[in-house]
Amino acid sequence: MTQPAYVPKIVLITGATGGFGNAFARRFAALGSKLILTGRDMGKLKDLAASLNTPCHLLQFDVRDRPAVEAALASLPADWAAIDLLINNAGLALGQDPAQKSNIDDWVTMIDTNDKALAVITGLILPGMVDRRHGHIINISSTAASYPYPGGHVYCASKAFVTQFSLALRADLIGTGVRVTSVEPGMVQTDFSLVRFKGDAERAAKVYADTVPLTADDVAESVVWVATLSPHFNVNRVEIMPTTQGPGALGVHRAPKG
Ligand code: NDP
Ligand code: 8X3
Repeated sequence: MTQPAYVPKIVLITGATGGFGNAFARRFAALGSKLILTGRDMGKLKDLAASLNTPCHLLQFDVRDRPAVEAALASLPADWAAIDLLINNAGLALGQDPAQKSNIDDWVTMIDTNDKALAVITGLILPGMVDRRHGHIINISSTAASYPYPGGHVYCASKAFVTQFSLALRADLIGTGVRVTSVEPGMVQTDFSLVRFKGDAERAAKVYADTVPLTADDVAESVVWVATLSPHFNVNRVEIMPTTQGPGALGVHRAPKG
């Protein structure tokens, strides 16, 4: 294996208790990065940290709870505060019914989690990176940002925000030395669908039935690639999907005349 051009010393991962977060933690631990693992479930964070052979600092918060996020980040000891890589990964889809039949509370939860929280955490960590003239923010978006699908409505829109926010950050950060990347995966088998279908394991399993989805580790490979490039090299967007997936045709309503 060739040596990476660069390895971030301190990596903060949101949603470290989930499929992607876990895979990111394992990959960066293997590279020797120190990890700030954040999540809602301290038990899961402790189990993950115990399985990793690298120093970990654990922060428990719901990303939507701004005072809790602010307090947690402010509590970082000096030797953990200079974050080199922020991975904004915590997120979710809720439901896939048509928009007109959807639960508006689910919409609000997706926007609060996928967008508002991501912007707040970025806003809290970014000034330090700019001061240090060094850092990288990797936002986990989705193919849903570019390819809308039936029942995707707010989830697709929330991920379009993530992609566009990432690109707009790039515009502001020229000359600061801070990198930003939007990583946009398609179908990846994790608990994502179980969460989307609110614990309906049978419906979640159907999403991945008889096909070969990507794995969280495949996504981690992409994230590690962009994060370990030489600091002069910014990947703006990475769009990945399983070989078994591809864009579909636009929908057409047909009603025979007469
Ligand atoms: P998981 O459900 O396995 O993980 C989601 C993670 O986000 C969990 O750690 C979860 O924590 C955390 N999270 C959700 N809401 C909150 C919250 N309010 N506060 C703190 N943490 C929260 O799914 P994935 O690993 O697949 O998803 C990770 C990201 O990747 C998401 O942003 C998702 O939208 C995106 N994505 C997923 C794809 C897929 O097909 N799997 C494809 C493209 C993008 P908790 O366990 O406490 O709920
Ligand atoms: C998750 C992928 O296709 O379910 O972001 O929206 S998809």
